[in-house]
Amino acid sequence: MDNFKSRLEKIKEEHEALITRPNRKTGYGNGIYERYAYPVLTAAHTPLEWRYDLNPATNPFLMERFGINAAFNAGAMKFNGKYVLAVRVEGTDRKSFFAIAESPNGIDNFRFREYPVIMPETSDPDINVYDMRLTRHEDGWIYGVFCTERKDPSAQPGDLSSAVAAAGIARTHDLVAWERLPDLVSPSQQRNVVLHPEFVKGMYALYTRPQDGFIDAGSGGGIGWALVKDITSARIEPGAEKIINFRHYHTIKEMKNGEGPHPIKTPAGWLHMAHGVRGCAAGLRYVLYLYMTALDDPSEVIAEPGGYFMAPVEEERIGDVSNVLFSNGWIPDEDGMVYIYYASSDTRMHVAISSIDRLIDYCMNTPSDGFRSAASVKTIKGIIDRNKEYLGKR
Ligand code: M1P
Repeated sequence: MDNFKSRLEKIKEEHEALITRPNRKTGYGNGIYERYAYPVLTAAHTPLEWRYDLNPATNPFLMERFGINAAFNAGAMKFNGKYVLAVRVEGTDRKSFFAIAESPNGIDNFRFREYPVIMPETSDPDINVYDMRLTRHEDGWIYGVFCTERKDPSAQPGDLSSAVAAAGIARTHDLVAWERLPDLVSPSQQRNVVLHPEFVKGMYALYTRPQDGFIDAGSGGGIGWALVKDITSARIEPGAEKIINFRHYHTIKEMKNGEGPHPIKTPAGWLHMAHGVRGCAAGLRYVLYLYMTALDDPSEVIAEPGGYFMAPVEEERIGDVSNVLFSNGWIPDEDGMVYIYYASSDTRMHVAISSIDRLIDYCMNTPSDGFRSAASVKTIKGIIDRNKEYLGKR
């Protein structure tokens, strides 16, 4: 009993110290953004009350009764003055669910709410839900669009892996009570579906990611775009989806890509963050990239810097699914700062900060991908030549 009490005290102290640990910027950055030293959320940040039975009579060894494996891929928004993340929490049983965590400053002190999100199911229950994008839409609702995964009904006997991915849609006013709407009906499987915050031509606009199978984007050429009349019975008719951001041979998004959070409206256009995937000997490598689209037509790309914006470094490289950065949440603040929430290796959440001005500059002035080694050398030579007068060599 004494052991129970003293260990519980220690566990509580350790947990509180982790949650309240002040975060700090690392290094001087690359001018585009600054990373922070510590993850903002990990499995260990989840409340002790979720994991432990705190009754010494029924849990004399003070064991975890429900294990949490990871906290990652969070949607984000500012809500009631707080920086709020809708986190993908994954149990040791591999099932993900959503939970809201909030912070007063966006960089540390993220604390989970008392209960995970109680997400209603449709008549066809989800087996797994993940990667929620939050959109405060001009219709007055806050939407959560996420991936819902179910076993493939046409899988051969003995095939216990084949699955079908679709976009689940729910809405709320308070991030507590959620109304589940029917899943998006689409000609193909879908993941990484994101709701644009404004009506376009009087309709709801979706960024999509058509894919041939559960994993393989295949003939789905990249990030798609589709307009939907009624979000309460969202349907994309065959042929009604167009690709707006294409995959390309020998680039960071050769194999797959997917929209991140919904784009941010800026004076220069809509600012988008996405992930790009390529294959290598170590498996798939997921990095983040930015692009911009026209203010009057969010489906028309007007700028796309070459290469990645962020890629995994140091601890970020390793986790349950190593070599992955993934982001489905960022928060543009009133003062022009942008809080970029990203997950590393399907394990933990981080923050980096930048500003609208810097991200626009990055998009507009970073050379685009030249698609050939010689084009890269030509670009670097141009930079060196123009730098000469500033290095006193002319
Ligand atoms: O494991 C990396 C990511 O893989 C999927 O993303 P995509 O559909 O673009 O391949 C998702 O399962 C995502 O959650 C995960 O982080």
